[in-house]
Amino acid sequence: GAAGLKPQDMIMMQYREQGALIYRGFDLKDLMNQLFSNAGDLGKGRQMPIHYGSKALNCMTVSSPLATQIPQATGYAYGQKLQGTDAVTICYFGEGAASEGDFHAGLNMAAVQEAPVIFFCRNNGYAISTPSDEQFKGNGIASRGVGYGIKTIRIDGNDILAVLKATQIARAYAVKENKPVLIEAMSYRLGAHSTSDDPSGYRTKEEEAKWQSHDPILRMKNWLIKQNWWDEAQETALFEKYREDVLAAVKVAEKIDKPHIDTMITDVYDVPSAQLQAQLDEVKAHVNKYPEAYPFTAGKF
Ligand SMILES: Cc1ncc(C[n+]2csc(CCOP(=O)(O)OP(=O)(O)O)c2C)c(N)n1
Repeated sequence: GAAGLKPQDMIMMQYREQGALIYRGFDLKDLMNQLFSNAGDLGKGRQMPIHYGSKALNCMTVSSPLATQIPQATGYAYGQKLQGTDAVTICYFGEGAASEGDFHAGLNMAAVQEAPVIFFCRNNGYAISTPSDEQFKGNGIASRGVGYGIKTIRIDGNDILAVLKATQIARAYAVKENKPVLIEAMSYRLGAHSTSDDPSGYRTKEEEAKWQSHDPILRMKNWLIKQNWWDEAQETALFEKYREDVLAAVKVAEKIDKPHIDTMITDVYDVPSAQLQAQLDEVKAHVNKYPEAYPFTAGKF
């Protein structure tokens, strides 16, 4: 989807948008620094892993509470419209997040205020262990867009070229008409929700196998091979290169120091309050008293 946008467009992510980030220029080093919460992390180690963000790349930092980015995207896009810039906001979210009240508030506000925002729902069938048929009884998420008076399109989210085309068309419409668009991309979450999730508790191997053949990356690979633009040997070599790049980036990032302890209280107030300063002093005294319990911090301030 990000390939259908322009660099000045704001990207508001849920947490499955690494592809969009990397497309914008967020590299392996940036990703690893965030995952290791080290001094190179743009978020200064204050966020949970995978909560990436980059001001320079117009990618708003991921927020844990589901769907908060939806009304924020409406507001951001409304601001873009007022400024008269050639820019839109894209807002990614899952069908599970669409059960939050924020979804309804955000879409209605965008329709009424005519904000140039692309709501990109990636309907992958599950919200952790909850299948979408236990989440809603209506016709997916697309029918809700129609209900709010928003131009809506449902696409095969596992067809990479369809995703690109739909996003390009949505962007052109949002810019020209200054109105929102809803894209519902139908897909399936092939992997576990997270490393702490075990899908065998709520779905069958047969169901997973059925969707495996619709894997969008596999489909793209097959299509490229059919065009004679790619072959299995290149695929294997590229995959191996990516694997090595990732492992090398892990080795670098894990050795970088954690952010300095003083940065814990900066960036909220112009000058940290006396109360925050007192708390920081207390934490430092505690770390000094039990250095073995704080191997990343003790002796570093
Ligand atoms: C307000 C809120 N409720 C619950 C959670 C816990 N939670 C994190 S991810 C998730 C599932 C979201 O599913 P979906 O939006 O479909 O996205 P997917 O993970 O499938 O991409 C839940 C329930 C949360 N982060 N925030």
